[in-house]
Amino acid sequence: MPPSTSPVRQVDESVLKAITLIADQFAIEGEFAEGEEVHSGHINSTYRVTFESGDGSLNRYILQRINEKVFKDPLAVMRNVECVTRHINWKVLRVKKDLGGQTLNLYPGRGGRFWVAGPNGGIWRCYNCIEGCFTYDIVENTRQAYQAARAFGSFQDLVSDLPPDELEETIPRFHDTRMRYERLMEVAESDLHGRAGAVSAELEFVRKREAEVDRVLDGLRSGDIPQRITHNDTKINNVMIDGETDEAVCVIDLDTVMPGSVLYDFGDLVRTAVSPAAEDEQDLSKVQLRMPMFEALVEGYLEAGKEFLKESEVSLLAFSAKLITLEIGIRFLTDHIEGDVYFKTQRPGHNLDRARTQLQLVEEIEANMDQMERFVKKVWKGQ
Ligand code: GN1
Ligand code: MG
Repeated sequence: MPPSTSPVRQVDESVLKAITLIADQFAIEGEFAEGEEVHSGHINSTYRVTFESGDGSLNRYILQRINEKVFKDPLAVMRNVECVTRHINWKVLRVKKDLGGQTLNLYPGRGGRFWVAGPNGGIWRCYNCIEGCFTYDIVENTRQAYQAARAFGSFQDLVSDLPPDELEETIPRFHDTRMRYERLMEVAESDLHGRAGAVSAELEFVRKREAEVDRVLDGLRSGDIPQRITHNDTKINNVMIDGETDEAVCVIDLDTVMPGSVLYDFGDLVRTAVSPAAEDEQDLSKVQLRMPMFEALVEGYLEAGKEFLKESEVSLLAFSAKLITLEIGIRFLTDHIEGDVYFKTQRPGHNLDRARTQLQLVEEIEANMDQMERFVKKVWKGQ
């Protein structure tokens, strides 16, 4: 496995038994051979399972349990995912043949639906495994950055003709940065776990930037920024990259596909691709903005988006990186103060570490904002 790809973990006997039972409920050919946990993402539980067919061939699949604490209506998530995968597969096959690569497909459960209920509750679904590809937690080179940005741009392009109200808002006000800001201030005020005092510097940092949180929301409200169907979780590890060619093959994790702004998607991609440091890095001196990565992201994204993006969107691309990094920093800090109830954590203070890297990156972005804006303009004008 290449060094920065998402890790995989062996599972114990009881988990193996449970996922064998789940896997058997899907219309998968052959016999269950093995399973492992894919440790990627802070929300759902993900397993890769291998089935052996009668002729001895091995095929792999992705099994996922939807986190129903986060997604209060998991069946609405499934309706959105079904709608988007069906649309993309249809387009890739019949309309835009050049946007081929592999696509995400849901496997039906034996009852005919695209999900099954787990024996201990929960909604599970099964996807094909995108073979020969990896997800990267840290981008290694500008080709990966360019490719990932082009893939997310193409994804938005592929769904751009689906009316936004075809999809349900599975997490209301997901990228409402004003709401996220107010919520942080509320939890800091009630401070049920006595953690707010120790993060007063971080809270002050956020307060100083309050004026920024409404910028995209105001544009959406006025109609200046169009509402579109967007991915809403465009972390760099949500795109599968070919291990040999570094070509982006398929966008994954469609759970938060909802009406939104393309700015949220581009911003989150910058947040997770420009820094050489992990999202939970404790040494903040490692958090940096690698300008060549940013430039590759802009080039890849505008290449895919040149047909459908509006000037009002392009003019806020650089700013969106700051906005989303601040927003996710706010969310991690909120979860830390609230007692780590939302994001999965692996150590005490994990969410605080994550919040600090985000705020550090906000500073890095601020220091480079003029240069970033100039670069976006240059590429857009040159198209
Ligand atoms: C969560 O689970 P994952 O890693 O795909 C979160 C995103 C955050 C991200 C931060 C539904 O995404 O919004 O940006 O963590 N997803 C949800 O790493 O809240
Ligand atoms: Mg996700």
